Amino acid sequence: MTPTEPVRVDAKLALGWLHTARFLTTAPQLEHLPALDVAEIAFVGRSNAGKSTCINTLTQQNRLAFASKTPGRTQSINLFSLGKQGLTDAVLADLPGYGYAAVPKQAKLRWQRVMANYLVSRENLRAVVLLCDARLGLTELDDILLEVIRPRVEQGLHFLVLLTKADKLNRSEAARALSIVQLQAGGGQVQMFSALKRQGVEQAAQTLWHWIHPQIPTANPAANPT
Ligand SMILES: Nc1nc2c(ncn2[C@@H]2O[C@H](COP(=O)(O)OP(=O)(O)O)[C@@H](O)[C@H]2O)c(=O)[nH]1
Ligand SMILES: [Mg+2]
Repeated sequence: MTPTEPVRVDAKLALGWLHTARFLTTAPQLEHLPALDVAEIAFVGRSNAGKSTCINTLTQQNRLAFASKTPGRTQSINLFSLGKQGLTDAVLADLPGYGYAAVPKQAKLRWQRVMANYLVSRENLRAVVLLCDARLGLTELDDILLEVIRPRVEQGLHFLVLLTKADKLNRSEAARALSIVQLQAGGGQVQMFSALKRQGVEQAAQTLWHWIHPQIPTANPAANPT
């Protein structure tokens, strides 16, 4: 807790906040999502990108989001409430993964439409976390998603790309993947992430925390430039 360790103190706060995550509701379809006043952070990405694992790691809850070896399983939107003392100050939305080859074409198209609708019309959407496998980088479907949210990003929607499974890359491969995706993401925030090695976990937690609590001064100037 000394001034020489500002990042750790800040990360502790952010991780403590994320740890409060609790299941709120699940919606099989967009129209079943409750209208909410509280800021929403959506997690999106291809099936198998490591989304469930990432949510579980950030919230430090092993079974919050269902992590599965069978991709393409999660078909509904799951919401989790965040906030201390039972007060909800944000909601995490776990969106269905896309691009899984074995899903029938009709179901695929339906879900692409649902995703686009959600990203365009969800009023309380404050931020999007896009996960992609660091070995694959941004794929065509990720690009489509970026296009869909671009107008909202220009209007202040926060946006972070997490390059997952970073433990599968060596240093130079990681640096290369990072710089390519930084270019593709048009200057948006991009970072490496590994649930396995706990790489980038604190950094991602801090980013989410600052999105929702911009008014609270931070001990980490890098995470909250003023
Ligand atoms: N090596 C490694 N594997 C991971 C990591 N995160 C997830 N995985 C694996 O990737 C697969 C898909 O993960 P999951 O979270 O279910 O992906 P989702 O479909 O995007 O929700 C699982 O076998 C995970 O164990 C990571 O940081 N490192
Ligand atoms: Mg999943």
